[in-house]
Amino acid sequence: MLFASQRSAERSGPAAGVVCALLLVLATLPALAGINLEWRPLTQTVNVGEPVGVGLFAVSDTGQNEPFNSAQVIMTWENSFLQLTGVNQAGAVLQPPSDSSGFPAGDSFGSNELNPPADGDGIWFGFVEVGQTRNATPAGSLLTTIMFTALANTPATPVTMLYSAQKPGRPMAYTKINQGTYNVLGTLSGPSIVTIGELPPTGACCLPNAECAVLTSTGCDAAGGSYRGDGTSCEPNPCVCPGDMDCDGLVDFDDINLFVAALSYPGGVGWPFPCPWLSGDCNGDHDVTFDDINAFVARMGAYCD
Ligand SMILES: [Ca+2]
Ligand SMILES: [Ca+2]
Ligand SMILES: [Ca+2]
Repeated sequence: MLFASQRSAERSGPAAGVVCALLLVLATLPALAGINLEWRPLTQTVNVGEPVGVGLFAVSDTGQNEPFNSAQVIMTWENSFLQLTGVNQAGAVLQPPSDSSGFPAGDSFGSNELNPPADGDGIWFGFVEVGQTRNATPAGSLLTTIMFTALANTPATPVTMLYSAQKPGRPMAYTKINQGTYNVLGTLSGPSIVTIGELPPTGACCLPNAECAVLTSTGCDAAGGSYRGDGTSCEPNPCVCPGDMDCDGLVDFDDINLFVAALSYPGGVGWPFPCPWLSGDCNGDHDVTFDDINAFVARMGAYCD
């Protein structure tokens, strides 16, 4: 992480006096401040591969609506667990195209190396239409929903807001929410922790009617099916030997009468024979119809394992 926290800069930097002065200025801000920034995740637990939405809220701490016209928020996340994919403005007070919300690349702080940034730190910018304001309500107004994709299993991974951060050779960046020309930022909520669970493995499940479904092993058992193993596929259908209507492993003349009979049981309803009706599906369309006749003839002499 290239960000240096403001506190470490205060201790070590040659410009400590300047930073202290900045800190004093910042320390006076909560007195003027009216708006806190807060993470509120949409869901706390997701599975690998699923989207993660973390709402960024502006919350008035004065008991009344507080207008603002722009905001910028420095954030960090663990990019081995979460991949930032962008923002979602659904339900937010910032509404494009008149308002903007996002991670424009090439910012002067050197934070957004890409849009969206991929390295685990970035700065979000929100701008209200020129000349307009939006309100932060005491209950909280949604500025944006930061969207990630969950990459790997972990009991907890934080998404964090920082008051300030600095990249080497770049100006210090600050998290702000502006009322006119004043930064009225109050507090930042702590990290929003997201738990990422592992999706259970799935595989081909042969259901009692010889249909194939991709299910978990547990789901297959519950459906009365036979599980073919993790990662196995239903294409082609592993649950039947196409054309082998008597399930003896060979497609031959003995199967012809049963195949012809199968054409008279649409959907397999009422099929009276022990070998699955779907065995007549020789063209792989999950149905047994006249369309299978040519493919059935072509299967004559075929063996199945
Ligand atoms: Ca970055
Ligand atoms: Ca046969
Ligand atoms: Ca068919």
